[in-house]
Amino acid sequence: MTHSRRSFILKSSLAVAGLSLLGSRSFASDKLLVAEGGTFTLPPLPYAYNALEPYIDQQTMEIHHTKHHQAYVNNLNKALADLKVNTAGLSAEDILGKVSTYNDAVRNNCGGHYNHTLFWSLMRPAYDTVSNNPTGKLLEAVNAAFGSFEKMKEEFAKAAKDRFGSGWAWLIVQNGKLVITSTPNQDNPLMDIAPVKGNPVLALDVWEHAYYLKYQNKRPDYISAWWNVVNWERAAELFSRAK
Ligand code: MN3
Repeated sequence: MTHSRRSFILKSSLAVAGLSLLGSRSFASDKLLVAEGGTFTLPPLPYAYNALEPYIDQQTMEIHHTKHHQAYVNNLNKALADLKVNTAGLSAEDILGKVSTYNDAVRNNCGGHYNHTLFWSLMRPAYDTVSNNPTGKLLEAVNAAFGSFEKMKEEFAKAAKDRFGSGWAWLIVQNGKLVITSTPNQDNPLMDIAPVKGNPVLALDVWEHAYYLKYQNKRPDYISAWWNVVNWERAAELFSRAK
């Protein structure tokens, strides 16, 4: 066995262990995020802060997870407490589906918590020994909707690049079909107020805090680097339950 092969297997097992840890904590049910004991908490990253190097740098990951994401969690708990919402058993999905009945603090911070949790799970360390492409039924659906994987990447990258200011690019399932969209701020396609609704399969954070330390103003470079760390197994899992 070559060194790189062995190292790949080791890294794969670590990634799988990390994902199943996250799975048991947060992804066990169809509800991604439930307020356990009435409080939302920051899930651990399913890999090390430097695991996405060189495509996403360690410092960005550390600040993004421990400062930005943590702030969304804290501010969501505070916003729900201020509104005296009964949070027992409440999930982020419950909130997002009727977010129009809450205030902007809940909208922004519940969106922020949900989007980032999804985003972390949709990435994994880059293995230079393996090409990183969707497979199986997800690939078939990509080909049916966009003509090819390359065309889908182009359209997704355009949505991510053209999102003015801060926001997210999405690949979603809408009425059984794959669709690309983008949202401003921390909005997402699960929100009742979203103009384009559906269940997320891919999510890309295009806020400057997601890439500025390494890529500065070059958002397109960050977007093309991101494909190297997309977790297609996770995307396929989301796709299979999004019918
Ligand atoms: Mn972010």
